[in-house]
Amino acid sequence: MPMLAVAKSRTLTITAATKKAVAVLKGTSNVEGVVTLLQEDDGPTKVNVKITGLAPGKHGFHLHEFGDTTNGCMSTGPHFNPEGKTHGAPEDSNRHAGDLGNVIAGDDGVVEVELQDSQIPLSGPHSVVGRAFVIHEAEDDLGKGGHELSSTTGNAGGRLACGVVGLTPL
Ligand SMILES: [Cu+2]
Ligand SMILES: [Zn+2]
Repeated sequence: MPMLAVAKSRTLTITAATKKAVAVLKGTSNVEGVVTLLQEDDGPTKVNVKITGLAPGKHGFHLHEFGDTTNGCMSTGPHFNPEGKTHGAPEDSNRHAGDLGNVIAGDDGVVEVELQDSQIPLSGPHSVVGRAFVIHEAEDDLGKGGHELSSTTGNAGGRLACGVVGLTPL
């Protein structure tokens, strides 16, 4: 029986054209993390997030446009926004593709969560491969905070750590 199960899962993997990617987040503080992405066919992308060294509470978490960290996390540019929309919450129809909302660090400063999102594919014209995840100092107000930055960044404050998304073997 175990052998049959293995054969089945292999067949599924090949026919579903599953793609996997990873980003290693680093910054100038002791905040660091690993984000793993998995997408089967044209389905939603599963995003496994593990980040340590944060202050407890909510932190804005986005995909930014550029995979450029030559000037630290600042050179990753604005939120990934291929359709020219306004900043919002992950569940909003008017949102940047890169808007993944907030992740929540526990009292130990650790985020460990699995998200799922349909606007961050690993192939095609809106592929996020080569772009960068950024974890922020403050909470993302999801466009509703009434601050002048709410409609562009969610006023999520400084960029604590970032990492470029690259394809990895399954
Ligand atoms: Cu951001
Ligand atoms: Zn945004």
